[in-house]
Parts: sequence; C-alpha cells; structure tokens
Amino acid sequence: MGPLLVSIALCVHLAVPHLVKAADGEDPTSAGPCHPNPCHNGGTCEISETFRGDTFIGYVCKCPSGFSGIHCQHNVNECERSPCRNGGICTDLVANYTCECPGEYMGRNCQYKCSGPLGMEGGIISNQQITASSTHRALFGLQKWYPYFARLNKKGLVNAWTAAENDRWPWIQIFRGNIDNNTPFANSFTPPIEAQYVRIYPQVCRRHCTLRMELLGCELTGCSEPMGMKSGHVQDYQITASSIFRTLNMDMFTWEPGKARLDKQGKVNAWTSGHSDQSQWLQVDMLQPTKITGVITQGAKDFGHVQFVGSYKVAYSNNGERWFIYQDEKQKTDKVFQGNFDNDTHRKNVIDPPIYARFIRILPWSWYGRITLRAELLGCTEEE
Ligand SMILES: [Ca+2]
Repeated sequence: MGPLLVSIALCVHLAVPHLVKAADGEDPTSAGPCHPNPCHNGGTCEISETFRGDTFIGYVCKCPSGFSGIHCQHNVNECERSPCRNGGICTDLVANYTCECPGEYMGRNCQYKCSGPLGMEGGIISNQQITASSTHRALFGLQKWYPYFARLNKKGLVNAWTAAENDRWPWIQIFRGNIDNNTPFANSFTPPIEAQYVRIYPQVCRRHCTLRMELLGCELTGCSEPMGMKSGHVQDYQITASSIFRTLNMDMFTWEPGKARLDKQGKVNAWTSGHSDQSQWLQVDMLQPTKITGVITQGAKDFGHVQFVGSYKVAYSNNGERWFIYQDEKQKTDKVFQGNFDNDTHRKNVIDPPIYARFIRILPWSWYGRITLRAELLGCTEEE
C-alpha cells in the first residue's frame, strides 16, 4: 500500500502544487481540504485552485439554494427580491419564503386574482345547490320566490329569492362542493372564506327579505383565471374554426369564431359551424404554452332557434399540427365533457390534470340545433 500512496501524492503534487504545499503540515490521514467538510448548511465541498478574495483555501463550497457565503453560512433573505406581488407580505424562511396575500389574491406569489364570479348569475351554480330557510308565496301561493331565483341580474316578474313572512331567522345557502375536487373560495373577504357551503343571513330587511347575488372567488388551486375570451384579451385572430355558418347565407349574419366569447351579446353572438358533424372544431391559439384548467361553454339563439353543444372533447397542440385529444385517465379513452342544456346557462368543466399547450380545440360531440358555442378558457400563463 505504501508505494501506491506515494505515487498518488506525486500526481497531485504535479497537478496541484499549491494544494500539496498547503497540506504539507497536515496529519497524513487527512484526505484533503474537504474532509471534514468545511461547508455549512449542506454545501458541497470541491477541491479548487480558485482564489477567494486574497486568501487561498484550496476548495470551494457549492451552496444549496437559499444559502450563500464562502462556507454557505449565510441564510439568503428570499424576500429581498420582493417575490410577493399585489401587496402580499413576504416572510423569509430557510431556503424559502411565504407570501401572505390580501383577500383578492392567491397563489404562491399572490399572482392569481381571486375575484371571478363563481356562477350565481351565469348558472355554473345549479338550482339544486341553492337552498334557503323558506320561500315566500304571493298571490295565494301562485307566485313562489324560490331560493334559486337569487341570481344577480335575474329578470322577470319573479326575479329573486324572498323569505317567507313568518321566517324569524331567514338564510340562503349555496353549496359548491360538487362542482369538482377543488373547494372554492368565496372571496372579497380578508381573510377569504374557504368553504364548500356559504350561508347568508339577512340582518335588516325592508318589507320582505329579498335578494339576488353573486359570489366572487376562485378555485383553491389558484390557476383558474379567465384567459380572455370574454374580456377580449384573446383577440379575434387567435380564434379559428373548422367552418362557419351564415344565416340565410348573408355576410352580415356570419357566426364567425371570433364571436365565440362567453356572454357575447347581439343578434349574431356566437360561433356556429357551417356543417353539423363530429369533425368540427373551435380553436384558440394562446400564443405561448399555457396551463389550462377549465372550460366554460354556453350556447346561443339564432333568431329564436335555441342552439348549443351538449357534449364535447378537448384537443391540444403545441405546434398546431400534431394534436392530442384529452384523455380520461381511468378509462384511457377520449374524455367527453358534458356541455350545455340550453342557449344561455354557463357550463363549466374542470380540466384536471390540466393541459399545458399553446393551442386548444373544443371538439363538439353532440349538439342541439346547429353547433353553436360561446366559451371561456380558465387557466394561467405564469407557473410557479
Ligand atoms: Ca431565507
């Protein structure tokens, strides 16, 4: 063993003369400047000729994230680079940080706005999910002010929920647990309400306790912002389709894909395909790879004719040429999403696991009347 050790020492001597010089006076059993490890906090020691400042120490410490200094002895203050957005308050941790977000925002960096309508007005919250302590009956019981009329902007003669006159402790309750696996926030409160049920107790009523309302919030996962079909952030040129219908073959009644926007108003206010078959598609180009976590669809009326898509598949692509149809994970088949049942009510489907892609297509699978869509995509562009 002796001669072998000597030859190794010679090699090191030739290659790294300073190192051997530095180790000259050391105990011969020492294995070099990295043993014992001089780096703190899990830093990796590597033998090196590099000078650090004006001293030569024969090694460098490769620090794990969150630590710095020659020996990784400094806990980096992650809050110094202000990672919390929208007024979030940062707390520095060991190799990490947390953000305490104001009520309207959530996500690791408070980057998600959490104040979208949860679906009282649009109808994503169904009638069965809305209950109340009592129902007011007027006109000898002929007119009933049901809990599920408590929808913001509801119109008609009976257009709100009203508690019965003899109800001493009226309440109305919205259950949102059966939408999907993600419990929603009811927001605009700081701290926000994190719950499956929300119950409202009217405190002061005039004549009757009557109300219409909306709940604002978002999914707990955060990444469920409208991507801009309704707002116009997604522009017309980004929305294309397999074919286009013209009522009476007139250009002024062209149901082009750029009109496929949730809640679009007007006489011609949706996309309608020129053909009615299962090869039709509506495509949105997000311009960059985007995380898509949900789809909201809605039908429309073509001069009084109710039209909507009753079910659909979703396809995605990163180059616009090679397409993948979103799969049902358990069945290993194309997933068919339930669509609309009328021309106006929003229908939301969660895409879980989410899609990461630049191009998204809705593939209508069944329909009523002609294939007609107004839509919104939910997701986020920023990934933590
Ligand atoms: Ca830290």
